[in-house]
Amino acid sequence: MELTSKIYIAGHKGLVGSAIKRRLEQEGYNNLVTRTSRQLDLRDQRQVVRFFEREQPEYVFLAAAKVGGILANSTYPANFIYDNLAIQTNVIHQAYRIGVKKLLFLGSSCIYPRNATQPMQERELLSGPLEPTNAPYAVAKIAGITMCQSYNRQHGTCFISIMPTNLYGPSDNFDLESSHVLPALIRKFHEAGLNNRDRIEIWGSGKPRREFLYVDDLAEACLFLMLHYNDSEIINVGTGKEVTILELAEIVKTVVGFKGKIELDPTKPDGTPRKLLDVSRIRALGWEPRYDLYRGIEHTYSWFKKRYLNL
Ligand code: GFB
Repeated sequence: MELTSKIYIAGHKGLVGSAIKRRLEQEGYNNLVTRTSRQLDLRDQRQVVRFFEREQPEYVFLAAAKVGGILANSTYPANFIYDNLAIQTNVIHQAYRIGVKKLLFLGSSCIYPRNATQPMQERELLSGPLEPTNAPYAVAKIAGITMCQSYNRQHGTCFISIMPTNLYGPSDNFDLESSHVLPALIRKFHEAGLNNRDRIEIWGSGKPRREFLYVDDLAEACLFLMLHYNDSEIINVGTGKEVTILELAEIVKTVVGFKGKIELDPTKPDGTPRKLLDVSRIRALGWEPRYDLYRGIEHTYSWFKKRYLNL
């Protein structure tokens, strides 16, 4: 991929796509193509056909997706499976049709079975039943992986699939109903402080363990893999470290400076008990993350105060 190559970032307004765009711009890539979802509805096959025929991108980062936290996934399972299947089917197929040189598809760590051996190696894919709270999303992502592998096999394309762990950072969704846990906690602690509240509630038992990767680290990994990885085999991207949700809440509390108590709301679901990626393969290729959790949360909290609250 040259600095002048025509690169389409699908989903450039989202958490992942915006970080990939920042990273490519920093590195001097100067021929980026983007469209907002208003300009181009990736679920609409005809619009996607026209867009690819007109723009003829050489490289594609497929970061457009319907994403959300545990509650959004369980409340809108039809949206999660339909939107993701439609978006990725259209983009992957048109990328093949116009002869895109390489495409990077973003999966998720929730493609692995609920009771997968931890840390989860890439070979755990399809080795057991999925976590029910996000199975429709996971099934769509697994279909995307299988599509990339099938097109590589039948058509000789170079479509790679990477599996990031739970992500966070600037441009995340901070809506309390639909967001993931980390942005939700930042917002809850911040607002509790403003309103002089002496406690906040977190969902579930506080015991599930999660791994969190700062999105700028993911963007760096995406560029690294786009340049150096050509295998059909999926590859994990994470930190290899996990915390309990309660430990996470304590860190966010410290960063935000909240002085009150943390309470649990056991009526809300826990989801999968553990979701830690085995990151030996990407490490062996020479990539590792730069941000530790505390620093990543500090950066995200300052973005939230500067940008999100002024939107
Ligand atoms: O981040 P999260 O929504 O999704 O929740 P998953 C992680 C854990 O944090 C769950 C708890 O055990 C939640 O019960 N939690 C505590 C909270 N307080 C809160 C809160 O205020 N908001 C939220 N959202 N959670 C998602 C999948 O699973 O992971 C997606 O649903 C996606 O498909 C994503 O793959 C990476 O980690 O459980």
